[in-house]
Amino acid sequence: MNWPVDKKVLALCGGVGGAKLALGLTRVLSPHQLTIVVNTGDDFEHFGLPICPDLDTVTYTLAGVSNRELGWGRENDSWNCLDTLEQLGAETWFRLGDRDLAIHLARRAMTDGGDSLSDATSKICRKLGVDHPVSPMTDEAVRTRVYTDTGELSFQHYFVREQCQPVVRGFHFAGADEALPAPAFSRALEDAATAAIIICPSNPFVSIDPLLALAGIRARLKACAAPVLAVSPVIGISAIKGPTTKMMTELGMDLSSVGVFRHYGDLLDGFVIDTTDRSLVPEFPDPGRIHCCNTLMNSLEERVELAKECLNFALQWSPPKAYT
Ligand code: FO1
Repeated sequence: MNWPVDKKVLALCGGVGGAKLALGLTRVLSPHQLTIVVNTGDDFEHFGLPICPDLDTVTYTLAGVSNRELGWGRENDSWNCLDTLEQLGAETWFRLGDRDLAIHLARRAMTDGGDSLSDATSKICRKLGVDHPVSPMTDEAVRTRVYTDTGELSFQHYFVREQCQPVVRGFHFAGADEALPAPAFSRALEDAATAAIIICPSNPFVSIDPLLALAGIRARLKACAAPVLAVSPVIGISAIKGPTTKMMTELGMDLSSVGVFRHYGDLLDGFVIDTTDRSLVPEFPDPGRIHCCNTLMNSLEERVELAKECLNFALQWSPPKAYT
């Protein structure tokens, strides 16, 4: 495939799944052609440090230093600080590796020095050798709050400290309706050269919805001439991996790829599902918007192939945009 040299792509992503496709896109597009905008709803302050899990997962993945076993943090990290915190009786439910800790300390120093989260993220990416622009969804504090049967929790308290045990009743993305999109996000939305907007295969309810909840973002995505395509994070009836399945079931979410498509509503001009789900195509509200290909990304080659499939899908797409 040859993506037009003067055309650009905006990728929206959360953690692990999104980061895999973002990596594939960086192998096909130049830094000038791709902007990666990342969820910050999972962020929180811990020991006075700004923890940004999805930003760091994307940054580490693009830098080639991510911990693939854990799905978060850095590879080959050590845990001396955490072990000492344990000895001192401090909180250790959120496992911070020594190298990972450095990124939180550096980010704290940068933001204390007046840098925005966008500035700090750009500096960290540059230092880790990541050339493609990675941006938070906003430079303001937007926090996913989880309403549970035992009360309201921050996302990390629910997801890590309580290990997703409480029953989820709902989410709230605190601050989203006042927060402005980060500068790079806004620029990509306004850029006439943007020819594809790709929602990467992250958890739509927890990792993508905070992004879409930012003031005016859904309307601006629909107003873009570029098609908005999403890759389903669900293959077959096997729902979104890991503990989030329980969360979604408690919310009565339909965990099939059809359910994900319906969740995005009228935002999507196209939807990419796995070939094993081809039999589901007639069940979609608009089968013409569905593209089937391999969406499993177990290798770098498969990440690159899925990126090419999405870009070709965008090139072949023609108006009109999804109806409101
Ligand atoms: N997830 C866990 O389940 N346990 C942890 O101890 C943990 C530590 C951690 C440290 C840094 C970081 O960036 C992420 C970390 N995560 C941990 C993952 C994090 O909770 C999730 O990546 C997202 O918030 C959900 O996508």
